[in-house]
Amino acid sequence: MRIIDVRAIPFAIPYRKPLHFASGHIEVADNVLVEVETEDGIVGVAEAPPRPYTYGETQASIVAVIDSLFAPAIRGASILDREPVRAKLARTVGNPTAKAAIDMAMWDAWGKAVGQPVHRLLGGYAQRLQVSHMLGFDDPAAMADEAIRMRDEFGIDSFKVKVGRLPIDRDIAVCRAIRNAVGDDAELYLDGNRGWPASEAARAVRELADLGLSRVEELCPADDVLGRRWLVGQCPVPFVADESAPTPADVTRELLAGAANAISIKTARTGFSDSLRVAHLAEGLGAEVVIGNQIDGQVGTACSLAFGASQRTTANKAAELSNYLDMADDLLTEPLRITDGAMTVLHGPGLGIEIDRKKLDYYRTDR
Ligand code: MUC
Ligand code: MG
Repeated sequence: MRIIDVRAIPFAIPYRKPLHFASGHIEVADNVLVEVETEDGIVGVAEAPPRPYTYGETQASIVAVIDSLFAPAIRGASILDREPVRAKLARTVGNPTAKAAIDMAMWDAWGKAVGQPVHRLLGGYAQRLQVSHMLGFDDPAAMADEAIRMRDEFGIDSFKVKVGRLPIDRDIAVCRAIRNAVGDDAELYLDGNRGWPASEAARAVRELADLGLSRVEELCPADDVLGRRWLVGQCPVPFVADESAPTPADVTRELLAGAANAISIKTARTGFSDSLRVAHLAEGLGAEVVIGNQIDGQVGTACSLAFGASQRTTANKAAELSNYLDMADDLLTEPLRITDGAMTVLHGPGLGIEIDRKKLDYYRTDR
């Protein structure tokens, strides 16, 4: 099970429907496919999505840090050496999605080596996860139409609404239009990606009090330390930390400081090893968790699915798994499927996915 090679392969697949949100936008999935190959010919895979506005990484920086620092540091290790590998990678600060992809590719390789699905190695709690869909910026009618389309086509009944534009009126109108369209039973929650000042966020939460929101996320910057605490203190629903809590230590700090009382877990930034830490930390502190979406392709979504289904605390809420549907194509031989608003875990060994080599050859940008 010794690692003989670690490859970082950049690729680019356009989005059919770009996603716009307060901190940025995505037109092309310019991700990096990470492959960890063992001496027995097993190849574990995962993908790293560059999010410069969230973590400071770019596609080129992910490839560079893996090629120049991470691959040389871990060649020769066993795929069972996940903790020593994590400690070695931690000597380089930052680079969360590059580290996470290596960690998850090692778990995939381990699952393939022992013929077990990763979701079982992680805990194996559930067989199916309800799916929540993230609705990017548009006008109220278009966002409401999109929610209805997702419900009609896939049975999805949980929606995360991107907000954070100023003045707040447009986003208020969007939320009302979506609630009217999907009815009272659908789950609706907000994600501001730090776009509003705390005072405007508080006003929006008050104006939307009758809408039955299940939670709100990153409505204002966590760096506005007192404003954020003031806002969280008056929120009638859980306030989720996402990009303000990308590591277990950040999660601890944000929860103990009252800057959030729920946590978004994204395998794209914490892999499986640190997602376990975050989930257990939050459970111990009594904070809710939700499986978030790093605007993942299908490889990344398979990782979120495997992890989300593995723990009781992540499996009991709709997980954000559907935004790969907006991509024009993807890398898997068998596309993921959403039926009746949910996704079933993949039963094959490892992540249970296979990379379509022809597609990878077509979309890779390093040749
Ligand atoms: C989300 O939940 O915030 C947008 C920016 C990012 O870092 O993740 C996405 C989705
Ligand atoms: Mg978010």
